Amino acid sequence: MSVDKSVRERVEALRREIDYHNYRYYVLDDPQVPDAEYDRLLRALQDLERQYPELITPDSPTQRVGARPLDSFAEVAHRIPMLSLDNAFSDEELDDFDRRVRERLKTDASIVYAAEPKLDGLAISLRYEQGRLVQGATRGDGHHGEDVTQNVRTIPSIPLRLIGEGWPEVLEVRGEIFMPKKGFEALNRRQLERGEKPFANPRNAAAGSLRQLDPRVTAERPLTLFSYGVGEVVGHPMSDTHSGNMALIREWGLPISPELGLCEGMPACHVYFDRMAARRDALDYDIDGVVFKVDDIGLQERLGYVARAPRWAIARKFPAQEELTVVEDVEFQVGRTGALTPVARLKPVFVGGVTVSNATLHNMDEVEREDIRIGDTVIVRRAGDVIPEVVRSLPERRPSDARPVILPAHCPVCGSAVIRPEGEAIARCSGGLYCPAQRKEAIKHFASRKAMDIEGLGDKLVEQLVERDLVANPADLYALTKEQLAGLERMGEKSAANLVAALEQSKETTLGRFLFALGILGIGETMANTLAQERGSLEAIEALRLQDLIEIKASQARSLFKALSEYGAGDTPTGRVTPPPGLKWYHPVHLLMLEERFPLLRGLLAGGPKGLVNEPGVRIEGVGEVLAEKIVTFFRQAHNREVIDKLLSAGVHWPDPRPDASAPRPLQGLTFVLTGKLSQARDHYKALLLERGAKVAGSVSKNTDYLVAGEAAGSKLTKAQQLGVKVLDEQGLLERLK
Ligand code: D41
Repeated sequence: MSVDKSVRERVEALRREIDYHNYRYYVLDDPQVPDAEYDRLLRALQDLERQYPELITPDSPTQRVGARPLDSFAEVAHRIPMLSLDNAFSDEELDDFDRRVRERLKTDASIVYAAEPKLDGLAISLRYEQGRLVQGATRGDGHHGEDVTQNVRTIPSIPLRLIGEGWPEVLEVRGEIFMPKKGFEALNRRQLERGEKPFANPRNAAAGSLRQLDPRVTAERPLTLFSYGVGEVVGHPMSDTHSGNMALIREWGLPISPELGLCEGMPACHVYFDRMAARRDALDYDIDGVVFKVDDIGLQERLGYVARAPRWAIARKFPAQEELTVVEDVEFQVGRTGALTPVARLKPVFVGGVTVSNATLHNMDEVEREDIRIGDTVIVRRAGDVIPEVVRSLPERRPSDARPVILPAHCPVCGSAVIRPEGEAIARCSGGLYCPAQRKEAIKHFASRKAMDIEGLGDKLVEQLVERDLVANPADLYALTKEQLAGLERMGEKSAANLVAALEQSKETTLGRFLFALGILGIGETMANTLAQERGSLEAIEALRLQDLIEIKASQARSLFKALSEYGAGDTPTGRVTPPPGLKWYHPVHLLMLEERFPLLRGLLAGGPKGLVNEPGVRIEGVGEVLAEKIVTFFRQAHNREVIDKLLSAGVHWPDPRPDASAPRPLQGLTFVLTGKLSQARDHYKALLLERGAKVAGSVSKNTDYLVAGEAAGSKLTKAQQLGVKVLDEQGLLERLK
């Protein structure tokens, strides 16, 4: 019983087409058809295969997850050993490598090296016979690995059949299997949702995923491959260069690193390495260095091998980003908002290129979740220029006298009570500006560049001023005299005079800066400017009430009224509107607002549901319940008003931020977003746009009118293109500013 020839042909044509689209997508990174079309083809093939099961072949694109779970992996002997790589940890060691290469080759000429990032994944061997994937094996010890064929077949970027022509009868491709950072994050989110333990890093996640006995599990993991070399080749000559081999492999349908490049001589290698180090964080996969390989295969053969590594290749490693060390103690630091951050005092360790002796533990939730104790051996991580952090502890190395980390009941700086609302990760000192730590941070913030911009008032100086009780709040800064300042450490007459002048100069400011400088929790630079623009004066902002900022709609009012009237049936004066049980969905700030308007429950109930509805007074975009409460509460507190009054008496002033009605506002009503590198600071353009009546937002949405994209614009540009937002370059922006 044979299937009609036309059906056979149709099945084969569909498979070829699907394989080709995979190649466009995974290898060329240039898909030719939308996902929907690809899915349609795959479904058409599945339908035919269901109708004619005898046509199913193991290399059909529908057969990636076919096999049943294994009991264990079989051993695979590598016919050609999978070598390891020597490392160079400095520029000098890389130069030494090149010198050895040229000495062996007896040449003074520069060597051409193929360079590519060193992926932090797992080495794999993929064996193709007659163009069909027949085996996938881990590197193991280089001579013997594990047969993970079932699992590599599920990785979408690994072709089950080679495409194109001219491939050898036997082709063993070697490469690195890895998990992109985005996929890793999504996987960990899924793990947490399912109540399973998240993976420590993408490498562990990739290793764990590849070593699954059930290929259906591997199939769900976002693994991918870059090929980096060839092993056994039978029946067809390859190129005489490594880069040529990589080009062939790519034509046959296997992905290679898009970063692969050629560097002639050491200076070019150093440039490549530095460039890659700078781009490291921007790549969507973890790399731990750059691999350099002599490109000429003839030279490779003359150089040969030592022990288990080729003499013609080297991995120039980045400084390690993770190291092991011991937590000697945990202390708590108090920030501007009183937040207590647990900080681990570590046995000093060299990581990410510097010696680290302190690392953040973020917050108590993190400490508890990771069960980190004093005395534990922990992994510290320092990536790029971010603050070093403790990633996790190694409980198996925990000494018997390890002590748990305990949140202090009192602020270690001022002794005020520490408050950690139930269910919250962050504990705070309740001392406010009474707490010297909060005072210092508040004053540093006040003086900072985007706030009052007091030049010369650095962190160290603020600390001295607070410690010597010369300054208790920002307003005290303006009472400082040259004589007082000159008496401080590292302050001469000259710098004291300069600072007094800078303080004087800072008094001329803008309302937006002033509001930002006050350090109201949740009011960033953008919100401060919005408030200034929308309200126009400090008085108008101080006068804001909760009901001006928060809207209660008629539908909400009805259900709120119903709940309150059932709850408050006794009609007794409550003095407070307390939330009835079952009103959890209602934001507590709404109740605060009602309490303000109706001190007695009776009054509230007398008004009926209509009485609860409040007109949207001066609603400000971006001010939700939480922020509204913070703004209103801030200005209601006597000590804050006192500081503001003192600042104003000291002469702090600003022009009316409301645009002069007569000034032209040609960009009124338009919203801009700025991204990428422009020839001037983004703040410069922002000011020009605001002056002309435009709004400047931080992220692209459907409300954005223009995205101004400078050099190296990233995700915002992609988003704008997706949403069809108009994109301007710097020139286009300048034209619109004219
Ligand atoms: O990206 C990598 N991790 C990588 C590993 C790479 N780009 N190239 C490599 N080249 C080799 C030789 C030169 C031996 C063919 C390697 C590795 N080896 C390797 N990976 C694990 C052990 C050795």
